[in-house]
Parts: sequence; C-alpha cells; structure tokens
Amino acid sequence: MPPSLADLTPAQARLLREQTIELPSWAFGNSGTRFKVFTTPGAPRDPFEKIDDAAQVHKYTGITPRVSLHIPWDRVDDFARLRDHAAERGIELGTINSNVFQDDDYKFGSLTNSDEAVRRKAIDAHLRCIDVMDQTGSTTLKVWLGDGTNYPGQDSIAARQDRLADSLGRIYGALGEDQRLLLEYKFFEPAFYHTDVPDWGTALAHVSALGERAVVCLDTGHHAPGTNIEFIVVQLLRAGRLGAFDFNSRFYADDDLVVGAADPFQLFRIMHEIVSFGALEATSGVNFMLDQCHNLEQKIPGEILSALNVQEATAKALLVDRAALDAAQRSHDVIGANQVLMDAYSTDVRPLLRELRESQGLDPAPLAAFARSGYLARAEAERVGGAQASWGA
Ligand code: PSV
Ligand code: MN
Repeated sequence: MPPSLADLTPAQARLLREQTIELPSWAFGNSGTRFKVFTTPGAPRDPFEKIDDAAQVHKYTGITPRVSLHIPWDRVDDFARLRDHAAERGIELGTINSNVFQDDDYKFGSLTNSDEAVRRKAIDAHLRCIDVMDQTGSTTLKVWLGDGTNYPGQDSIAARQDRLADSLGRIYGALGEDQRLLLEYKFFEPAFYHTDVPDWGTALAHVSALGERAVVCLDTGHHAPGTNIEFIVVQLLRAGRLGAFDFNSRFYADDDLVVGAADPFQLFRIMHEIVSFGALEATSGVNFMLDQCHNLEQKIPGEILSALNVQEATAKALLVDRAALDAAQRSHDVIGANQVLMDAYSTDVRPLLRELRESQGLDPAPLAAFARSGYLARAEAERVGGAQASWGA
C-alpha cells in the first residue's frame, strides 16, 4: 500500500505544504535551438501575459508563487504595475536575471571584456537590474555570463578572471543590504574553449571573495555528463553558499527539458541531500527555481509537470527512513544503506500528493484540471496581433 498523508510526520507534511518553486518567465515564451525557434499559438506577447500564464501553474499546483524575470527580455515601462498585476494573480516577482549575452558589444565578453567601455556597459546593465529589483521588491540578482573564448591563446585567462572579480565587486557593492548576488556557472556554451565561470569551484571562489550576500546558483544542465551533482550540492551547502537551483533536465548538454524527465533518480538524489541537510526549510536561503524551455510541448503544462516532478522527488526524499539509513551507514551495511534509499525512491507518492492537494482545496490532478479549464484555447483566440515573446525578445 502506498503511504497516505496521515503516514507523514507533522514535520514532513509541513515541509511539503511549505515547499515553493520559482518559475522562469522565459519558459512561457517561444524558444528553440540555434536551428529553429518554433511558435506556439497563444504564447504570451509581453511580461504581463507571461505572468498570467505563470499564475495558471500556481493555480493548479499551489507551489509556484514566484516568477523570475530576465532583463531586458522582461523590461516594462512600469515595474510597479507589473508587480501589482502579479500580486492580483497571487504571484510575486522573484529573481532578476541579467542578460549580457545577446548584444554585439559582448561578442568578446561582458564583465570580463578587455575593452573598458564594454565592461563598463555590462556593469551598468547590472546596475539597471538592481534598479528593477528596487521597484519589484526582488531580493536576488542572478548573474550568468556567456563569457569565454573559443581558441587557446585568444585572451589571457588570468586577466579575464581579474576583470571578472573587479566587475562583480562593483555590482555587489551596489546591492542593498537585503539584496544578494547569485552567480551561476556553466561548463561550456556559448564559449567552446574556456568559459570564465565554468564550474562550482570558480563560482565559489568569486562569491567568497565578494562577501556574505553572494551565493552560487546550480543549474542542473550545466555539468559534464556523469557529474555527481548531489556531491556539488553538499559542497555548496557546507560552504553556506548554495543560493538556488535552476532545475531542468538533459540528455546531452544544456537541453533545458522538463526537470525529472531525463533522470528522475538524479533529482531524487539531489533532494535527498537537500532534505538531509535541512535545506528544504523556507529559511535555508536555497531558492528552488526552474530554468527550462518548452520548444515542442505546451508551455504551461510543461511547467506544471516540472513543478509536480520536483514535488514528487521531494516527497520521496522526505520518506527516506533516516534512522535506518544512519544505522546501516554506521555498521557499514553497504547494501542495506542503498536499499533504504531505493525503498524511498521506489515508493509511489502520487496518492499522497493527490491527498495533499485536496486538503489544500486544489484539484488532485493538476494537468487534467488545467486541460479541462480551456485556458489554452482562450489564449489562442484572444492573443491575436502583436509579437509573441520569444527567447531573446
Ligand atoms: C544559461 O544557459 C542559463 O541557464 C542562464 O540561467 C540564463 O539566464 C538562462 O539559461 C537563459 O535561458
Ligand atoms: Mn540557468
């Protein structure tokens, strides 16, 4: 018999009820590969409509009350109006993502560029993001750079690190007391020889030099195949510097597919380390975000499924029999310890989560309920004219 809600301890049930996941605004716009950006009928045309779509995900899952914005993709004239629009739909504006990777000026780098005018421009772009944060009430500035080189010798790796440290220092210095800097790493793409922030070690070195309010963002798609991501999670937690996840899944590189689709076991292993460390608590400072693109599938159902997959992995991680695991580990019972984890992973938590949703006044089956609502057909009919939001616009 699969466990029911009543089988959870009050602490486990509370953690599930309190869990939140932040949605990326760009997941609702059109996206694609370098070969083609496909259009989806009814896709939002501006940040207001992206928020409307994100609110649908929250309406049916009950666990996605925040949306990350990407600047300038989500630039609007009046951010207070966007904030109010979101609040009316039960949504908060979350992390502000800077974008210094889509301007010709940044061809040879942004915060690392040897051209001081370009580097200044990239720093200023971040200062404008901080202005946006002041208007939206967002507390986190997320920095991901496409900076790097394609050929050995193209630029000095060391000089680029110096310029990066200086640029980040200027940006960090402009943050308010209640604002933090989140530095995201990625091992390759768009740069193919070296990347200026390629891994968690480099990111950790930079944020440690900045100060206490600088933390690292771990995007699950940003590692070489086979990397033990949960090990990195533990390292960053131990250092007190795991600021957020960008969840997505991948078969090859940075595929940005629905989290849990490619490797649900990896997602479970990550959530097991999170739960073991006590980092699921809302006060832990770890923001569980999605960073995905829905190129082929419908975008709102894609985000609903992603949130549900994270919730499912979390429920399984909470079910790990920690006393039994501890006993097996202490007695070096290798198989026994592994079985404790696998028992939790193999547990069907779907009935329990359906009960949880019902207890919160939600439909137990979010994807089916959203499909019945007719929202997509209405969006298709109503969103005519104007340009659809797209990756890069
Ligand atoms: C880079 O690949 C990245 O993961 C960063 O988080 C960007 O901001 C995001 O994707 C944009 O799609
Ligand atoms: Mn990311």
